[in-house]
Amino acid sequence: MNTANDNSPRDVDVIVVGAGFAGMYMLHRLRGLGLRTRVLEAGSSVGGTWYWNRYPGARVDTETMFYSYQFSDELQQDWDWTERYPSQPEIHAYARHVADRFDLWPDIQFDTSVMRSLWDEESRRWTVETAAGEQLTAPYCIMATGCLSAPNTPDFKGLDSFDGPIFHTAHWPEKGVDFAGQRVAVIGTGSSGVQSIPMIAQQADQLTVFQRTANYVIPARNRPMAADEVSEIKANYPELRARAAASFSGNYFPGGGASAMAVSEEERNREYESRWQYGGLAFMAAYADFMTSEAANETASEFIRNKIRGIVDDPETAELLAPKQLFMCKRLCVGTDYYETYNRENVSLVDVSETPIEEITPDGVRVGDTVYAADSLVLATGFDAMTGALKRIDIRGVDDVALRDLWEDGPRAYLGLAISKFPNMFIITGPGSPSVLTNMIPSIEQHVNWITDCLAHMRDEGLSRVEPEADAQEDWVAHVNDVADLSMRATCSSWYLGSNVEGKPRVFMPYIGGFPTYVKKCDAVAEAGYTGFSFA
Ligand code: NA7
Repeated sequence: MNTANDNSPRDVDVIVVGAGFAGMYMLHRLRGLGLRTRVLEAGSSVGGTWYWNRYPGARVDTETMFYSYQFSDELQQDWDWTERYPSQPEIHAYARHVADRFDLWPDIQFDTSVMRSLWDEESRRWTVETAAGEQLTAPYCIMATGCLSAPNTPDFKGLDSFDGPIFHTAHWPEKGVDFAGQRVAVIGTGSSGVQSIPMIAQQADQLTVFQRTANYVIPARNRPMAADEVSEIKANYPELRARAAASFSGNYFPGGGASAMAVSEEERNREYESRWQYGGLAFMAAYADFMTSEAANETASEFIRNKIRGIVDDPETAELLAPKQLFMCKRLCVGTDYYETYNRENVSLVDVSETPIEEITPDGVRVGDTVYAADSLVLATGFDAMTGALKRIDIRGVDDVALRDLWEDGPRAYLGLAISKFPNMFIITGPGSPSVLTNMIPSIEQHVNWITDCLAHMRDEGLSRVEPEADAQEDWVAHVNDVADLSMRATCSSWYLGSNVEGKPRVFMPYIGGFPTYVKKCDAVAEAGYTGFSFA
């Protein structure tokens, strides 16, 4: 029962942490079960990732007719996306529209950071404490905290001494930033750097980019959606969504071949060229053996390197921009005029792969003996991915065990959905689920649907406590690791492995067995009465 006094714990049926696309849909489904739910959100609006990542050029890099909710046909029929890859403001407008349409606002508490979440075995309740000292309790706690939501700020020596403003792409000022007339330094060339660099270059007087690892960047080929294309997709949504769900990454890509090595060089290059022209992440689906055959991988890598050499005028810069690591080992980037931007006179590239950034000085960035002068500093340095948001909250389960301690050597979760010793807690798209290797919104929906069914099962059976069995969890974690070992994806440094964050254990975190296999496993677990979970 809710108490009237704001200082005392407020009791609800479910606390959801996060009002991004996961938290919003979770709230909607919990309402459907008749459960009183409170969603706690650190930001001032809905959207999660799409609320915070407001940097210039921020846009989705998955075709958005498919990077969108499908749980409501009315919603997907009514909403009109204007571009193939809409910008952050449009995606945020979509999130707000969903909150309006399903009347989500009253149950979401904004500007509320969760600091602690503590399980009490006797009352079988979670107590969640916010930064403002407010306490809420509920039998269930669902972490919808996102995979890429805890910004990573490297511990650069002298960072605090910088005289000008410092911006992180994942925490961009709401009112925007005007770089006109400035010397700007951007550190980082992952997706956020790739999208923001061309935009900042158009504004700034001088832009210096610090690159530790060159990435493969496929042109987005963004364009307005044509009316007939939209109606064609809308008319066939169920079939197209089903086709996406049946694909390895849950994405709607044109079909590809089994092996790059099974075809002639000529045919292969024709395929690569057509996907380069088509644009975006579909390049990954050209052949199925990029992550199992080095020879296959090299053909795609060299095709893209040659494209870079063809676009970038200065051969030295082109070689620095040409990636050395395996194609697709790090998250593939999608950009607009990314390589072309290095032909501008006001843009220069500094390679920090061998000589790292030594320090940030009051007036710039020092690499070796050179200080590169800057008036503003942009950190496009990514996230403490997949575990960061959860470990930043002090989550304590049975016998006061801390999640941070339990995950010291890497995350352990059953199906990436729940954690042994943390009863009645679920995580949406947690480590050990396909999550970031798939189209995120369908993956979110699959998890939310599964959790809703599990809660309905408990209600129907009169159960009040659920926890994964330790053995089932260990078996799943071992399987996740075994499958990762079969792929070359786990062989190079990337945020999938935690290698972008100093001191983070090197464990391949997402499940790489494919979306359909994973969904089948989750369904089988549920159908067999939730094998691997114990109930009371
Ligand atoms: P990413 O992809 O993790 O990119 C971060 C970039 O910052 C990357 O180029 C890093 O180089 C670089 N970085 C990180 N720390 C340092 C230090 N200490 N010195 C120099 N450079 C550094 O994050 P994004 O925000 O771009 O994208 C995240 C995801 O969002 C993306 O994959 C999409 O799924 C959407 P590194 O590669 O580690 O050598």
